[in-house]
Amino acid sequence: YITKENTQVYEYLSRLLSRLEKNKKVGVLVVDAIRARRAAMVSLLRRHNFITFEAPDAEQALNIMQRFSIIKLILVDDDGLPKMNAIELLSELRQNFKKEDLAVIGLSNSKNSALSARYIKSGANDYLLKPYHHEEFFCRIMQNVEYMENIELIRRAADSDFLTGLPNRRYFFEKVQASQSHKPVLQSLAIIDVDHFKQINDSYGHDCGDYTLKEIAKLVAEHFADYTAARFGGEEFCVYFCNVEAADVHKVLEDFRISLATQNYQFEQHSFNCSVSIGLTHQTKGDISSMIRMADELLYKAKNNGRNQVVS
Ligand code: GH3
Ligand code: MG
Ligand code: MG
Ligand code: MG
Repeated sequence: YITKENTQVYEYLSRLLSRLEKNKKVGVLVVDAIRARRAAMVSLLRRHNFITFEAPDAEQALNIMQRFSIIKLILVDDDGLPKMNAIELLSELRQNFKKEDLAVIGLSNSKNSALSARYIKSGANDYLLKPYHHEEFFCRIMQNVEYMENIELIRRAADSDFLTGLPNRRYFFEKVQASQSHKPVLQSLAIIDVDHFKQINDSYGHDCGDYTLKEIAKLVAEHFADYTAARFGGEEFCVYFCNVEAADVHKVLEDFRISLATQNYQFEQHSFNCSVSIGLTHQTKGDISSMIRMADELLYKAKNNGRNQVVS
């Protein structure tokens, strides 16, 4: 139980858990009114290296879910749950967590045969009949964890660019539109285009062009980690800044432009330099397509002014 007096413990725990989460550890929350039944499930889960959490009622379960993002699976036994029952807990959970981000498995028994179907209809991913065999307990859990991992793989593939690993144009539009739904006061959009990129392909070959794009993508990821950046297509990248002072946006882009231009690129026996031109627009309202149009016009000016510069 976390109280105000031990927030330091909580902060330590949060750091530890986020490290475990990055290492693909999965947290499982066991919701059951009976302590001995919770202990039985927890011991099975620990045997398979899950990080376990326990709640004796729905209210505490919801509380724990707000705090620990490492939890990807909930096991809930409706039998004896005080105040809020498992079905009510499920509908509460589903307001914040989708089936593909949080699997819920309801425990039921043959005395209440309608419960299994009600679990599923109310948004559970699966159910488990008691008494369960240890093997089945584990299989059900693994199947649901694998289902979520597969969705995550598909999501990542759909959102990223195959060559560079950066977010792709589709993801970029989604992200910007999501930011815009919060009515930002200031938005900036930059289009970054590699200068004379065709010459790199023509002089050193297409593989060298690909290598250069990957190197540039690394710089994009590094410099714009706090913003929304993507490979827009071909040798173009774009960055969206939401509620960032224009002067700060300029600085971030200038730093990027300079570090890219001063880097030396080596591919096989070739050694060369590279630069980018950037069109940057600041807008208070403006939808995404009008921002892109504007940034594109400014990019055109940057090219005509001699390249390797930011024009806003
Ligand atoms: P500018 O300074 O005016 O932008 O000149 P540029 O040569 O960069 O412009 P242009 O649009 O003529 O050329 C872009 C080139 O980028 C053409 C295309 O073959 C190349 N390109 C686009 N996508 C890829 C890719 O994934 N890999 C490689 N190697 N080349 C690519
Ligand atoms: Mg181009
Ligand atoms: Mg061009
Ligand atoms: Mg170009």
